[in-house]
Amino acid sequence: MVLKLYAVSDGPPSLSVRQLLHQLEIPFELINVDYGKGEHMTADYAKMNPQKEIPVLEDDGFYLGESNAILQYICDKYKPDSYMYPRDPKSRALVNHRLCFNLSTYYANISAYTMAPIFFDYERTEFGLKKVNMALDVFETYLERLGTSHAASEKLTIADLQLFNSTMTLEAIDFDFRKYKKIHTWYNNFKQNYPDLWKISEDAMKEIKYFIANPPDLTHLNHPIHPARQIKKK
Ligand SMILES: N[C@@H](CCC(=O)N[C@@H](CS)C(=O)NCC(=O)O)C(=O)O
Repeated sequence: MVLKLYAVSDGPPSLSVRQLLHQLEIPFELINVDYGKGEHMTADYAKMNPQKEIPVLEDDGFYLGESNAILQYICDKYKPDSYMYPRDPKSRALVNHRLCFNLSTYYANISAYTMAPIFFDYERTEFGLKKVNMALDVFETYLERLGTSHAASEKLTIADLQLFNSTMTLEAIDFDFRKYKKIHTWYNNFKQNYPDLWKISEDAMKEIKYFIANPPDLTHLNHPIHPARQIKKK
């Protein structure tokens, strides 16, 4: 049975999984989950992923959430010798480290500043900005110390995908990160060297920009965590 990916069109973790499947030329069925309609908040969706988060991978009745786990599983099961997820323990540890860093710090700090205020009633604060700069500073240091062209090796790995899509949300809000020279170079090289992958992110970035210009009213979701921003109808 062909792999099924439940993904949201502008969500960084979903984009990374789509990019991996594309890069490894693994056939899959893309099932669009409409965040604005709350399609991920239903009881049926919770059967696939009790966290009610997107993406989810379905592999012949096996359901997996958490994009890092999905990326690792796809490589391990379908392309075990791929450069995208090296097997040598130290090389793999660096990839795993960057994935953990993205999940715990880089994407966490950046998305709270970039994405959350686009969709919900959050302000961009000085404290939030500090956390973004802290994340950028650490990633800059990792790139500098390792000295490789990519985030965890000289080749593209699954870590680049996640870190790239987090960084893309900074570009979406026109956040100037040029002073982080290594990140800036790595980000632009990714665009140039992997135009197919960039196209996937770029389409998402255009959607995010659309929502910046046309803030959505998500009050109907009754989101259990995020405060809705009510848009006055003209
Ligand atoms: N740690 C998860 C995070 C996924 C995530 O945050 N997805 C967002 C969409 S981009 C989501 O589904 N959020 C649920 C919500 O806001 O209700 C992963 O990496 O897969």
